Amino acid sequence: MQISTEASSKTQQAIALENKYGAHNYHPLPVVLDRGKGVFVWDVEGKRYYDFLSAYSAVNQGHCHPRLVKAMQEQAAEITLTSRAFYNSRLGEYAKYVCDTFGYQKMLPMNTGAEAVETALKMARKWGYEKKGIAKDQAKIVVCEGNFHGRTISIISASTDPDSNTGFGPYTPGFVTIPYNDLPALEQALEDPTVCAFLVEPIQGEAGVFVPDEDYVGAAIRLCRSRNVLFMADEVQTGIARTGKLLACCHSHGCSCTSGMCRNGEYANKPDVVILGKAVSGGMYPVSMVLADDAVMDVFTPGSHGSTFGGNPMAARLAMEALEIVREEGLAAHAEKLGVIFRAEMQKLVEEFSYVKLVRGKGLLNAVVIEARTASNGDPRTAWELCLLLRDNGLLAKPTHGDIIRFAPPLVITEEQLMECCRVIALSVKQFA
Ligand code: IF1
Repeated sequence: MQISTEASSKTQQAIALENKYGAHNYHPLPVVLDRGKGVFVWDVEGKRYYDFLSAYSAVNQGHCHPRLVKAMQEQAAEITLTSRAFYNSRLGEYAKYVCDTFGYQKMLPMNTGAEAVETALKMARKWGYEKKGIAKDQAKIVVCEGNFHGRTISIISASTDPDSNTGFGPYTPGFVTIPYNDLPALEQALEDPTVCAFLVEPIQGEAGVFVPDEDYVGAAIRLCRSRNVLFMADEVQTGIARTGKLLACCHSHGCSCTSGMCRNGEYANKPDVVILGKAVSGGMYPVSMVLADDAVMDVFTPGSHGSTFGGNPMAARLAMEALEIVREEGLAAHAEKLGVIFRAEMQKLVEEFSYVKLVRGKGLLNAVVIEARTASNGDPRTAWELCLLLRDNGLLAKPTHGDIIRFAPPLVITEEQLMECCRVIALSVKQFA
């Protein structure tokens, strides 16, 4: 009893400090994390949880992977930051590694996902003017309803989510919005010759894990190609084995990258531009990038774009190690296999409980939709309350849009652990009645 009082005051204190001195731009689940290892995290009271958020899919390799801890420690003692005013001994090797891995001629290193998306937007516009011949300042970029690409002014200008963009105008012009998973709408939007690019998530994450029709990505790539429009895949959340392939776009052309080597580059219908972030570094450090072939990437000339930290030796060292882990541990194939098992287990809950509406997803990026309602005693019953129950039962997940819970464990989770987690979810769903 005494231990729990003392411990809970630790929790309260940490929460109170964040609340008082930190901006209120998040509404975290009340749990204070202190330590992580593989699929587990521990709170300040020593309680252990399965992590089913994986820092929004950034720790696909598991928390504090020993190889990444070692690489980080070693590199920290050598050199961490040079800026791009000079060459560094890690970036070239890293750039070659990612180009070989994903099948592109060039990469441009940045730090966060939003920065990489911004990079792609700038690249697409410049390509539109210099290579496609669009008149000055007329370039348009087509985006989808329900998209999530980050938090900068330009990116939220392309968002249809009022939570993301309300109060932040004036917005950046030059975006055209069409429904997701709608090829006729895309075809129509591409009739405008001032369109330079189509930016899309191969699976919409923030929107609640919306998996488009099987032929959507492939057909959209072919449509874009036929109209001389760049197809830009935002794989910040879906990339790096999360959905059962190294890239989610690989599902559209049967790439064999479940076996560890991505052959995306060999396919005629690969995306023109791929944007990666999050798990590129296994959660050690913000590392993002844009991949494209020379004809597109060449629009960047010295002085036209950059970042103090982008391409730093620490990032390069970590990202290479993190991507090697994904390959050597076969995480893509593993995510594919475990995803099928997870959805089958969740489907049982859909059949048993009327308030569990559906499960959807690919690989280990999945969502369960809950019917929000009021309990017989008048208490609210939303995805938030279910997440509190899950927390109490030792599993952390985060609700979105009131009625959706995303389940995205680190890809290193074993089948046995996953089955234990399915039992925890089933128990919590029962208690939720
Ligand atoms: C937040 C979700 C995940 C992304 C895609 C770019 C970025 C993201 C497809 C920007 C970021 C995050 C950010 C996080 C919530 C979140 C998220 F809930 F929105 F869907 F991952 F689950 N493209 N996604 O999903 O990357 O600049 O953050 O590095 O709190 O904003 P970033």
